Amino acid sequence: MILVLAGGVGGAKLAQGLASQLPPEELLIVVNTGDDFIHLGLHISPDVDTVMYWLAGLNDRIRGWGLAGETWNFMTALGRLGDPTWFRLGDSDLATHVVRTQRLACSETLSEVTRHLSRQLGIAHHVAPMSDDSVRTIIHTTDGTLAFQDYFVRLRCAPTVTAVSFDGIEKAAPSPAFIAAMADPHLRTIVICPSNPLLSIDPILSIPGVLQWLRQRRVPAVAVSPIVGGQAIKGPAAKILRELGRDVSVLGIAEHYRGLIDGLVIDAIDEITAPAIEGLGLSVTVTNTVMANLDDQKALASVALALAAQIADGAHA
Ligand code: FO1
Repeated sequence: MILVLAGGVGGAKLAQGLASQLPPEELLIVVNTGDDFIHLGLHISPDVDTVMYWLAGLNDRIRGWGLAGETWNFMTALGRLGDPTWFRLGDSDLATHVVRTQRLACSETLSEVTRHLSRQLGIAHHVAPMSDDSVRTIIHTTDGTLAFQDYFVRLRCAPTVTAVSFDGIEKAAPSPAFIAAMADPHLRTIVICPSNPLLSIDPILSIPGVLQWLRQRRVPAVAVSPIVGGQAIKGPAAKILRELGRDVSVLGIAEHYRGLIDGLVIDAIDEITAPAIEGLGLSVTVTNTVMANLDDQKALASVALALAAQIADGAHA
């Protein structure tokens, strides 16, 4: 049993790579829901949908989010009515949000709805939200406090970030599948995807009990660095880390996850930093971490699993 912690596009790509090599009963993908929000009366779960669409092979590879071959008639009509169009909901994507919103209104949990949507999309593997409780990522900036999608999409990550917080986190419980995985005696490995550590992974780690469990775990945990050559592969991770005074490097990522992981996969371009990361007590694998196609995704998944297996072997030796 492999537990994967994932955010948006980086998480979806590695999750798809892992899913292509592991049988459904051996993989649980727990996804960030701090980006969720209610928009136009609909419950949008962007990271859950991104992971589902990639696993279903329905994703738009260029945008990263949303469905391939999407049309935008709803957006055009919405604009004509004078309603806000800064957050783009494609015509086909809209169906996902309508079904989710309807089912939540009928008292289904987000886990149940995600399971239903996954099955309908033909996904064999288990995708679960990090929590069924409402957690909302809040971005504190020099321009004021912003809801996540306001900062991320409407303002295109332009404001300078001073802090990130997660509204509702103190009262949030891990989702039932997440709780079961943490207690599963067959749990073999934890993989942290190359998702934004501050915006996508930290919300998952901040759910009460999760950090403590990770610190006390008896199985290897490995992460794949989302920072390559001092830059984020996608999104504002590098910008935010810099604004918060953090080290924008693979060493900075190693320090961020210190005590929570045993190994880090870094890109060949960062090879020179490997000894410094090992100096923090972590095992390191150097490889190509930029996932341009499914072959890259599968290869990176294999490398992450091999690093975890190597750490487990070392622990037993
Ligand atoms: N990201 C954008 O940059 N612009 C959008 O208009 C947008 C719409 C959107 C609709 C549905 C959905 O599931 C995701 C969407 N995203 C959009 C991505 C979203 O903002 C994600 O939270 C981020 O990609 C962070 O993971």
